Amino acid sequence: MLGVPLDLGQNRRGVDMGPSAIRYAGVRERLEALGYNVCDHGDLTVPDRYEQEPEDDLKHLNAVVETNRTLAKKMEDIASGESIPLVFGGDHSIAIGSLAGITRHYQNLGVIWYDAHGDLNTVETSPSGNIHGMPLAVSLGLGHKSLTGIIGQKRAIKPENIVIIGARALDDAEKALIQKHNIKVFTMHEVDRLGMSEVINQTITHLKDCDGIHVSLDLDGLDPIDAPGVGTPVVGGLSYRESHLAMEMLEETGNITSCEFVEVNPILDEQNKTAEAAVALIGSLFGEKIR
Ligand code: HAR
Ligand code: MN
Ligand code: MN
Repeated sequence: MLGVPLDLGQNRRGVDMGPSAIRYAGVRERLEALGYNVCDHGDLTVPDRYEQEPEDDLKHLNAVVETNRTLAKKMEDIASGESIPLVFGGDHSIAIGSLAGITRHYQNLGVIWYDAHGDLNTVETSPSGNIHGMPLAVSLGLGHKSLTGIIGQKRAIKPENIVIIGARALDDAEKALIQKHNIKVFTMHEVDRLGMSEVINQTITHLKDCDGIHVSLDLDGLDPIDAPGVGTPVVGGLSYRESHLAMEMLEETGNITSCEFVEVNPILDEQNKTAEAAVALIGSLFGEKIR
């Protein structure tokens, strides 16, 4: 386990407390009860918001780059062993560093992007300048040089090795990029038509040639009813039940090699419901069964 309490990839305070909230919700005990030997690497030290100079196009670029470079190195070390790296965010910009590090061990890593958003913006297309809306584009080698430079090669992920699940807030430029690169996306429309069971079956088939699969789960992929503590909630999302089924089916494949749970903001969530949902989903992704 590794926490990355970065909140500089977006504007709202509180997502820096995501790792504590997830730990507080009992993630370690949950994994130990499943028989795992848990190693907690603690939290990365991240630059403080109050020490940042305001920047124009890309908010807090230098601090986000610095954190992700450190994270990439750390992930490269953690992923080299027999362990399954489990990262807690922090905002979704941390996927840049985690994927940069993990892919140093894989030729053909697959990524399941569980999210209301595509996170496929670049500095030219971003409506907000928030880097948490860009990590998937960066992983494809698209975007500001300081960000793509973290990867250390042309790109971390091939477009055919990406599956997005739960999308319902895509910007026009993201839609164009999805079309251009023929990226597999199960929007809420497809989830409703097919059912989550079929969505995951098709996801597994789509990623069958991958030598590892990383699950990048943004809690705003879930409906705000089940996960209210996120900075950019979008109505009409994936349910707690659908998400459990997804995690259980992915676990059954035995092919998940790393994962991250991001955008948990306990400040926006009186009961810590979102972190508890994250921990319950982590339980399922690591093999917890109802019976
Ligand atoms: N697409 C918008 C942008 O780029 C909103 C991104 C929203 N944030 C996330 N990412 N939580 O999944 O600014
Ligand atoms: Mn996201
Ligand atoms: Mn999102």
